[in-house]
Amino acid sequence: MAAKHDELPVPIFSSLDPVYGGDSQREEAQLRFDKLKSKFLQVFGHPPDLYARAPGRVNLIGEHIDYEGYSVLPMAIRQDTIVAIRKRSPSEAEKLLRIANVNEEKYATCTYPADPNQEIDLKHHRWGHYFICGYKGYYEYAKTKGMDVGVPVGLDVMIDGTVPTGSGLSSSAAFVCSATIAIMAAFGVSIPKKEVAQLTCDCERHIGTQSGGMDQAISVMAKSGFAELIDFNPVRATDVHLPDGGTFVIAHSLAESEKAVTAATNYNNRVVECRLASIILGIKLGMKPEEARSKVDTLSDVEGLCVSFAGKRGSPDPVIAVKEFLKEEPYTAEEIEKITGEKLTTTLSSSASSLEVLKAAKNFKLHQRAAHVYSEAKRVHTFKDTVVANLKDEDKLKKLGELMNASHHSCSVLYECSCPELEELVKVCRDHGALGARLTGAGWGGCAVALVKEAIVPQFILNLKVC
Ligand code: NG1
Ligand code: MG
Repeated sequence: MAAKHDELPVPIFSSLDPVYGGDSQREEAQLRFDKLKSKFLQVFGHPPDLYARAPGRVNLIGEHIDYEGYSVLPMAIRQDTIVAIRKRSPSEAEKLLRIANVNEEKYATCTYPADPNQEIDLKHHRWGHYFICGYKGYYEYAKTKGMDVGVPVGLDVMIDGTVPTGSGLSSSAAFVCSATIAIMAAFGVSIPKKEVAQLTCDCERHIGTQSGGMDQAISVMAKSGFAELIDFNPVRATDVHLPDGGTFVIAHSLAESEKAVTAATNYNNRVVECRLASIILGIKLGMKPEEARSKVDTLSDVEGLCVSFAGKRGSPDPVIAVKEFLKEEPYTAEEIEKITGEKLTTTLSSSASSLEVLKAAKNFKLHQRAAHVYSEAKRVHTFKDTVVANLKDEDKLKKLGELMNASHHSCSVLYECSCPELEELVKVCRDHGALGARLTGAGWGGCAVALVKEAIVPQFILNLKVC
């Protein structure tokens, strides 16, 4: 029996043939590779040993729920990161990781020691930190597998990325995944895609965001021509063939979202709010406070409790549990501590970035955040069911558009991860005929994705440009 797609090793290449299969983008890609190779030669005095590539992604639906354990539905985009790498010989005295970029004006060369145990300096954010995430990740993986990694050696690295940064299209995961794959290949190691997806998800957290695994999973496991339903614990990808006649158009709001810098008030803040909401729900659904504090991490952990609790009273629907057990007014830290029976600084003490969140937060909107997560998780499944339903493609597209609109509303009103520029862009998309439009990625800036009937796409794009 043939191995399943996500159990195959990640392909490594020494020319671009397997990557861009003879279409119109080939010439552009050839120029890009030529430039990357000659820059590498110019900076390091040798050609690279090999290249690795990983794409960015657009998330079609399922926002801010991956870290709560719920499935999401993204697809890869053409914009990507290519890493050219050369392993230096172990006999060389200078053991450095030298990370250069073809766009040297924007990204000055970063140098780090060839030390797998180095800590990433989060107080001073540098673009090269993302490479170090992959570097540390590779060694952490090797350790868990008991692999013999030998003495650390220097690496020469040149990066060429085309995913716009801070755009919600996951330039960070494209960078971390291509870096990790390049490092593995340089060290002669081959790991199945599923494991690369898991290891890159874990190692990107070294950058300080408590991210879920969507971006790395789709970057590593995407398949041309399909969106993927990504499930977690364990990570898994299922092909989703989208209905004919519709096109997803991605447009940038031009507000940049610097997630690694704003984590304490934006991204990590929401992760912490979800954790606190799940602990309280756990307690209200019958767990002892100390049990809930130690065992409950995510909202998906307590969904099972709603089901077993339903026998005694109430409904198994977690959205109903939120309505019944979490008040709409924001909670103060003291109110939460009264329910959980412990100082928040103790409950969250295992994570330095969660403690940063506590310092920055005035109050916690637990009802709204949990209501978003549970309802968004349901929309992902309705989206997937609609795709395979016995309906005309036109009717499917209409329904998918409605789900995207509902998702955006929830992100904007309940999760509060939109911004004025995105609100305007989403409205403009709908006003110009999109069947649905929503922010994509973490939000607080970046891109919107609109579902548009194929026939009107050129006019739709023209209209967006003049607005
Ligand atoms: P972007 O938009 O790439 O910053 C982030 C997280 C995802 C997911 C989405 C929101 C990272 C690497 N990615 O993506 O895991 O939670 O936000 O759905 O932090
Ligand atoms: Mg990112």
